[in-house]
Amino acid sequence: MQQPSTSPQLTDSQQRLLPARADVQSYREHGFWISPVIIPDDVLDAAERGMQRYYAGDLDSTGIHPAGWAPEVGTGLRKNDYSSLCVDELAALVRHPMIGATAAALSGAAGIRLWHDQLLYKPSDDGDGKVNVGWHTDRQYWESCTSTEMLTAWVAFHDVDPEGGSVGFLDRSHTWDVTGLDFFSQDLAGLEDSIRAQGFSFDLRATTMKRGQVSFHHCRTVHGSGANRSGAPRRSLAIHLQPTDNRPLVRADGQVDPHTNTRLARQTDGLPDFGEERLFPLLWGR
Ligand SMILES: O=C(O)CCC(=O)C(=O)O
Repeated sequence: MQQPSTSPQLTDSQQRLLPARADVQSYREHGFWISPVIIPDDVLDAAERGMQRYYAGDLDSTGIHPAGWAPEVGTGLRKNDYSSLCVDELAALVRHPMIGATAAALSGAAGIRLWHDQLLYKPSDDGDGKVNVGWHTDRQYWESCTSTEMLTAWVAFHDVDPEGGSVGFLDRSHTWDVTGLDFFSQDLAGLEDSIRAQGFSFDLRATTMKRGQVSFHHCRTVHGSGANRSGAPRRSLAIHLQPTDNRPLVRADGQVDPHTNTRLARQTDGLPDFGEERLFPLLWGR
């Protein structure tokens, strides 16, 4: 079962792992930040088991149904949203206090709620492709939100590097107004050409992380990933996060841009409630 909403305290040793002032400045300048090891092995071991339970259909009943990849889709990247609302071990990873506390420190938010998660399984390249994540920003999919400080914590369940298809970030791209990007595009080179043609530099910052390190990126930062040639599947959870002051953005036509969250959320005064605890648990602060 889901745990109740809490705002847990950090231990002294966890406090020391929070981003320092220079780290926050670096995040603001570059659009991403890589943490030290903040997630313990036992939480990641459990997440591995949770991932297997998820694919086996062994779900904890929270009333939320799995969305995304299914076996009939075939090989290639598996992306499943809301997995942490279906499997307790994945919920425990999302609720690890260092995720919310670090996100609050980087974004300057008084509190952090889950927006949604994506369970990501990238098979080692078997030659049939469809494992790339095209260059994109998360914000382009979150036009329903008022907050400009949403961010993502990306957690691999093991060591990861560019050979293993790790996420790469385009330096300082969170300040750009770039168009034509697409998560699902397999044509990384074509998107790169398009980014350059729009007058932006393509300064790729590849990532290498030890198990337990987490990358945090701003919602406007352009990111993506290529093939996994490590010989083992890349297994990870992207945890998309919203500051607690995020609200539905009502367009000039009176509508809120469609997103699965706007459909799933309880409606309050005719608008989706992004503070609904069942879907958007409080992970840190107020
Ligand atoms: O897993 C990847 O390669 C990309 C994930 C992603 O798009 C994200 O974390 O926002």
